[in-house]
Amino acid sequence: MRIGIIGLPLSGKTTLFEALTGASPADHKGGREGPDIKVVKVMDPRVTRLAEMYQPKKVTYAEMEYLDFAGIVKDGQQGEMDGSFLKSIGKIDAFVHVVRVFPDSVFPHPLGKVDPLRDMERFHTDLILSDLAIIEKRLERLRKDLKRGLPVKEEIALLERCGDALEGEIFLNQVDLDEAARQRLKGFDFLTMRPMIVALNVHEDQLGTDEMDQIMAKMEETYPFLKDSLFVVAGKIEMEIAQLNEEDAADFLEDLGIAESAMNRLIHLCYRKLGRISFFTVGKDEVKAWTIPRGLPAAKAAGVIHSDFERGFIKAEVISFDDLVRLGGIPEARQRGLLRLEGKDYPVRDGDVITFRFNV
Ligand SMILES: Nc1nc2c(ncn2[C@@H]2O[C@H](COP(=O)(O)OP(=O)(O)OP(=O)(O)O)[C@@H](O)[C@H]2O)c(=O)[nH]1
Ligand SMILES: [Mg+2]
Repeated sequence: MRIGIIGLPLSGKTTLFEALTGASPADHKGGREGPDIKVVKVMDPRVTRLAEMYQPKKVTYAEMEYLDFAGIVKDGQQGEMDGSFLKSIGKIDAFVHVVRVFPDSVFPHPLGKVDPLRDMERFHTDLILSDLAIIEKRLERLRKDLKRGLPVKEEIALLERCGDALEGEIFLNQVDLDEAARQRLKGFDFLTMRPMIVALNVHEDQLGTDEMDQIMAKMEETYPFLKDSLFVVAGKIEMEIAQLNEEDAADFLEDLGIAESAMNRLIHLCYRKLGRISFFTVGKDEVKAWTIPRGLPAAKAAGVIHSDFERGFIKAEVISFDDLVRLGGIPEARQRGLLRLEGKDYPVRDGDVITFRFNV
């Protein structure tokens, strides 16, 4: 998964990037000359357990790729999107929008007072305006085509509908669209079409305070569609913790009353929000985690490994991770009748360990 970290200047994007990736400031440019990119392993304990069982030559965890962008400045105006930004975000699966909640006298907020709701609104307006500009440009073109008798009526209607939604401050990912419309809109790469996670970047002293409760309540009231996407994070201290070894990090987090690191929490949130799951392949050569959309049919999941697997798909031999660990191996599972044979339409479940049988 590729996750783009965006937001107003000095909201703590680079700090969060460091918290999420363990990158230290010396490793990167802070997003100044194009986005900084770092790939991190998804340290799924199930993969570690399977590796213990199989002692393979190679262990491959899933990966998350994070991109840290600079706060965007255009025409002296802070926080606006521009063309180069749009180009560089081409293939991003989701945004993490960092909103500043922490006070800081050394680096004052570029808009003066710290006001997360104002920042949210401002940023959303930027996203909406960027999408509207694309729509208007395209509509201009299409209306000319219409005059020349080209069959563009449907696209015009669709784009006008999208434009109306945006004018009403509704994100395109909230508009009820059928599959055909979705496909048609894909090429435009609209910003408000992508999944968005909002990271409320706080000082650790703000965690669990009435102030935070109020901010959260207000956010949920104003942006009901972001209810499952709010992520409270003490960016700076998590960045420091991400530099520690595992044991010290765990102690530190416990002292702060933080149950799990931002690194792990965000991974879980991204999987959930984007509807992704993991299945595993095991063997003496390699134990590997694969990330797929929830409910993907077995033949398509096979295709993620290799197109031959999909083309020549015969069946999938499936066992859940829990059963495999309990029984100690696939032959044991087969003996006990717990190795399931599934056909091409079987919706793969999170934690399935799969051996594909195929013939090409
Ligand atoms: N107290 C506190 N300070 C923070 C936190 N996050 C970031 N800062 C500070 O805020 C300043 C800006 O942080 P950055 O992470 O560089 O912000 P940015 O959004 O990447 O900034 P630009 O790339 O310039 O847009 C730095 O001095 C950070 O140390 C936080 O959670 N708490
Ligand atoms: Mg930065």
